[in-house]
Amino acid sequence: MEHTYPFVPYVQSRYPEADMIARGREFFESLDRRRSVRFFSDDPVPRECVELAVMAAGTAPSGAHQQPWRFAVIGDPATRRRIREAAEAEERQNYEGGRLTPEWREALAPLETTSDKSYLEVAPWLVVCFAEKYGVLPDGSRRKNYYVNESVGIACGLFITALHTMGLSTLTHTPNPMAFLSEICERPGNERPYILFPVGYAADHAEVPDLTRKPLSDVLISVP
Ligand code: IYR
Repeated sequence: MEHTYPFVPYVQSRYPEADMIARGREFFESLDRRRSVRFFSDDPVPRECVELAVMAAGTAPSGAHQQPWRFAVIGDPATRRRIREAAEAEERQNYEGGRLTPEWREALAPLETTSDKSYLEVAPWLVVCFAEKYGVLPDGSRRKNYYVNESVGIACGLFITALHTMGLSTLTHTPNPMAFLSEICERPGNERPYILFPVGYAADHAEVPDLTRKPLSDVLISVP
């Protein structure tokens, strides 16, 4: 049989049990310190850190290995301002214009979020993840992509994890509707804005709600 890819041996690291558990615990404890941040420092962050996080994201599994993600990286202050202004215009309609349902407002109230999105201008980098709804072949025809949401969601999770590992903060911002991001980033119609990430150091004065996470007993189901 003809192979598209050669099949090569795969050797996964294997650790003694105690080490496995120690490694898992350490990784969990690090991730458990991650918080979504809305207050950023304007201190510069090397572009290489953003590139490494995008490379980490790109290791995600994807449907039929189609890798249906694109990450637009924006450092230019004028473009960040445009994005802030456009995001706030949408968010004002959400918060002040009644576009959020009362039920949604109630769910959000504990987080005390508002239409002020100044972090979009303060954080030194904005990264917009786009999901490729379908591929476009060189002759212009469409190629179906599979499991786009699952694939891009996993990639974004790895992106967030990589940033946290480097001591950087982010926030999964979805200033719904996000069509303005396609326009500003000049992305084609087969790419849908998925998540807007401000990336930077947390501000010295950053505060986060003192949330708790669901205990394992609420999350893990032991199937007999
Ligand atoms: N996109 C809005 C509203 C918002 C919605 C959810 I769900 C959140 O968890 C947080 C905010 C905003 O960014 O303010």
